Amino acid sequence: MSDLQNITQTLISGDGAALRGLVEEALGAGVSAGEILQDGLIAGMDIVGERMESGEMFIPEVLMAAQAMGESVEILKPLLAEGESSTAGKVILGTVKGDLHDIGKNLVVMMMESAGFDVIDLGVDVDPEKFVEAIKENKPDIVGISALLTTTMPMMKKSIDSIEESGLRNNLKIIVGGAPVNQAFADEIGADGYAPDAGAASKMAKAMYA
Ligand code: B1M
Repeated sequence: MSDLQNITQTLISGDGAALRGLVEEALGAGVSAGEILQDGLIAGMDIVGERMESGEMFIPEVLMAAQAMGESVEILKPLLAEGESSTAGKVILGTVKGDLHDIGKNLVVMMMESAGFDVIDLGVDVDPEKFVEAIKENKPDIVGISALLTTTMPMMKKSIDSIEESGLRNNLKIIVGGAPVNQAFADEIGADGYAPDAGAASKMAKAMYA
């Protein structure tokens, strides 16, 4: 089995310590942090998702895999950084109300921070009013909204509507993303951009801020 396949299988098993060891080993063997993330860890999470859907894996096992992934992403974090230190602008990020998925959102935080943005992470289950309050308080250039559930996608629109109704929409760019989201939905709810992954979100933010 290749290093990356081993990482995928160990992530699925939820053994965080073994996974960290394999990630360190792969890095030592010259596998890039980007490959480990995409072809090892995210590939594993996709299989976890399929097994969750088919009832082969249950929530506690999925949580163990998610925890193991988070710990390994911490190892990769400095290596995925683009090395830009100057502040590119301020970003507020959060996963919408009713949604507890944060791995993808955390990757977006990481990529934006490493691109030089000052990122305020509101976490998960973020109420539209909390976005509004955070914008008033921090005056960001960009707001990023994540959702992983089809049932919480409407909350993206509610969040954007609340920002608009509070008179804060001008001079603010809004990027949306998450597995069920696409460009058509982003257009429909009045977002300025849709990014399919964390790298694209960071590039889009840079282009918007430039
Ligand atoms: Co949940 N879950 N989950 N889950 N979970 C999914 C999303 C699901 C597709 C699994 C499945 O059935 N196949 C399914 C959703 C189905 C749907 O709505 N169509 C699902 C379900 C149903 C649920 C529950 C309802 C299950 C239940 O309780 N019966 C429940 C809901 C809880 C809630 O939120 N209220 C639930 C719970 C959980 C756990 C808590 C156990 C755990 C989350 C732990 C955590 O996040 N800390 C969990 C997990 C781990 C998953 C899967 C397996 C993996 C998600 C993940 O982290 N992927 C997921 C299946 C899957 O996605 N394959 C699933 C890896 C991550 C890197 O990808 O988050 O897509 P992702 O992020 C990507 C892009 O989407 C993008 O960038 C990232 C890549 O670079 N992106 C952005 C994300 N946000 C962005 C924002 C941007 C731009 C890009 O700009 C701002």
